[in-house]
Amino acid sequence: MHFTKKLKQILRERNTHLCIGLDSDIKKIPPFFQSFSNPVSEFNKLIIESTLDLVCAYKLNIAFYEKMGETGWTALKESLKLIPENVITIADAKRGDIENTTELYAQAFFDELGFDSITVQPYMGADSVWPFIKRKNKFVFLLALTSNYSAKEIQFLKIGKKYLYEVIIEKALTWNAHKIGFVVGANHTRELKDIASKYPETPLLIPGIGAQKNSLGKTVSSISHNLYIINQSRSIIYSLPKAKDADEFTKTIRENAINARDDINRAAMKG
Ligand code: OMP
Repeated sequence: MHFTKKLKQILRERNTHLCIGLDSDIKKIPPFFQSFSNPVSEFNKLIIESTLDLVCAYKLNIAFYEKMGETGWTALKESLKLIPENVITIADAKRGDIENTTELYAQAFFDELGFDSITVQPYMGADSVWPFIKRKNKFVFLLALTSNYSAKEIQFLKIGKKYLYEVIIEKALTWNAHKIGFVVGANHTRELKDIASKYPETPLLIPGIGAQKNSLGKTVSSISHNLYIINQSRSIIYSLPKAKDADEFTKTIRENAINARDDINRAAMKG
């Protein structure tokens, strides 16, 4: 199924825009996981199993797995196996290289691991993105406006009358408007409003809610369409760092995910 169709379907069926970010750091997970042969894999398993009906997507930030070498790669594969076909998976890998090399990234994240989508840096232009978007049913979230404090150094540079991020969005949509969406940080509400109203059919991935403390109300009320995914990582997955056992852990994670989902929906209702 085409990515956007799949996104629309899960948003409609589940009424949730919540994406849980599995930024799973072995140093931050509750100590009881350390008795498992692959603690991060078990940590992700309990999170996925206790939140599966509450989310539209899971985003796995590849840095957290790469740094663990083989164990990390195994955790990544085992976690993905637990996520059913109708739920969106995002490889937060922020890749992009010459076409020949990007092809190998596409093989790794799409053909080998089976992710639905990937975050990509736009700097190298069309051919650096092409191997990702030429694959059937796969999708790219291109970094447009990021949530980090240095983002404005580059993304708000002026090119004629436009900002660089605007030029990137316009250009990328000429590469393939059906297979490219954008990452826009929750701190950029004015720009989010503009992007959402100009491109109502373009999915948005929005990080920056929760641990980065941006306003959920302002974020959601600036989006005039329904095609958005709100990521929350640390605020959910580390909500009980001293959990004693699996029961205590999963109960809190689930409660937090329910609250996060409902908060988004309440904010959307208020408009
Ligand atoms: P929390 O701040 O813990 O919710 O995590 C945010 C997640 O979103 C991390 O995986 C970041 O790498 C990612 N992210 C941003 O925080 N800001 C951005 O502008 C872009 C991303 C991203 O591409 O997902």
